[in-house]
Amino acid sequence: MTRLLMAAVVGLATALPAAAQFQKPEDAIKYRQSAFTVMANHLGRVGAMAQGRAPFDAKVAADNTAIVSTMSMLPFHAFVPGSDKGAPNRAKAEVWSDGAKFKAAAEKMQAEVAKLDAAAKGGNLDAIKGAMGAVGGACKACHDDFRAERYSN
Ligand code: ASC
Repeated sequence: MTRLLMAAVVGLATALPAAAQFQKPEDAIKYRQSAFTVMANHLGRVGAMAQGRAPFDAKVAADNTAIVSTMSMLPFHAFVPGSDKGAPNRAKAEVWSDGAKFKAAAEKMQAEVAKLDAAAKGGNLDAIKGAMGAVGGACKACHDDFRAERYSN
């Protein structure tokens, strides 16, 4: 995806009222799960390099962290009220009952991802490893508090 197109996607995602984007709770659930899936896939490619399971290629790393950075902005608009049910999902009730904490956890992840993206643009594998650890920690912290073990609907 070109940077311009990504900017357009993010612009749309942030400009429109969240409710207007989803006709049914199921649509919001599908959207956020898809965004997390794509984000995790591209983060995994960088993680493989950080852990020595894939050869380090600075350009590939930076291309992937740019995608992760864009994707990190998208899921949170889709936790709309009423979308705790409608399709199997793992969002805990606390997503909505403790929205401020959930927002802070999302913003922490986004900030660590931005640092990872900056590190990848710098091309230094050790810096990428350090930033990757912080990103993983931010993912885990949010999962611990806001993601259920099992799917429900
Ligand atoms: C990933 C991924 C996650 C997080 C988490 C960190 O790469 O897909 O969900 O990191 O495993 O603890």
